[in-house]
Amino acid sequence: MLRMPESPSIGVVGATGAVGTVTLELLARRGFDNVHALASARSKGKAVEFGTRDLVVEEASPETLASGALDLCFFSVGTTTSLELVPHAVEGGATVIDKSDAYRLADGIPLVVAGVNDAAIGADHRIVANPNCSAMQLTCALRPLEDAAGLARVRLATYQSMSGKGDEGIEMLRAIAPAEGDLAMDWDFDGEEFSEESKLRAETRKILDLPDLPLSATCVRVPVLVGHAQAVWVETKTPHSPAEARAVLAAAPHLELSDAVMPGEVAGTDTVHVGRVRRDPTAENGLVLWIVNDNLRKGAALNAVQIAETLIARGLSGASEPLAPVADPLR
Ligand code: 2RA
Repeated sequence: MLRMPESPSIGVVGATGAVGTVTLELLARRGFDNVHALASARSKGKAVEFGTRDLVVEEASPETLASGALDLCFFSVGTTTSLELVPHAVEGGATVIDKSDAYRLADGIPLVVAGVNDAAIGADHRIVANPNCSAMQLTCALRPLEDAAGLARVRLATYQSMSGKGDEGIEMLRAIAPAEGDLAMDWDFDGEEFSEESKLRAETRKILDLPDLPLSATCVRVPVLVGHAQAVWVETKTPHSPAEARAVLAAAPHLELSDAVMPGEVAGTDTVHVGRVRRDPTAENGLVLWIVNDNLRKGAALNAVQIAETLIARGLSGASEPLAPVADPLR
């Protein structure tokens, strides 16, 4: 096993995108210094902000990534690009934290929400997958409820901001007049569910290590720039009052109890906000929650940085053997 240096050389691939920009901002603010901005050939030579200085964007070519210059590498790019480039970074000796869905459900690759299942990261893991933003905020709230009373069933409706679609979504929203905004379901459709809905179920099950958890979601895109909201109906295995739920939620990592918070109020904050905790009168042991989170922070960049901090604190930099590329990752 390689040791992770205390001041690792860090690559941010996708540095010019919405999540990459926030990753750079968080790394600078948390005192990381040895950071390289990487992106496609199109962005090579551009300047990106890094604290009080600029970084010049380098091309994220297979050669650069495999050169051995990086200890830790954040990937915030599409699935196809991650599948192509992540193995090169691993070959070069980096431990990768990948935001795409390329590796999330692959066997042997931990899917980690910091504060929820950090223990899933093992000494030999060279890739750690960063979950879907919706699964991230949901599992932050479900973990303490599962621990306290057991989860019998979860149903939810999501209200997901345009920045969840990346730069494309941000540009689309900025191009329309407020009165033209509409709801959308803009994910791949399999004839029954949208991909976001099935991902939410599969990723939540993996993160919580509850492979049979009944979970049904309806996901909706809303004309909001940043911040995903969720209305969640939870049934617990044993009785759990709203007051008891509030107490365990208030004590959970990265969670904050705050009533009726809207996405505009949480944009730019680091915690997952849970409010409107109340009894569901239609179900035995039923609770209703309202969960809101900045999808670019704890829903993406911040969680990746928290995973990196765990790796650094544990001195982990993966195994000495290079990882074989994942041939057929589950999505
Ligand atoms: C979305 N969770 O909002 C997805 C991807 N970030 O579309």
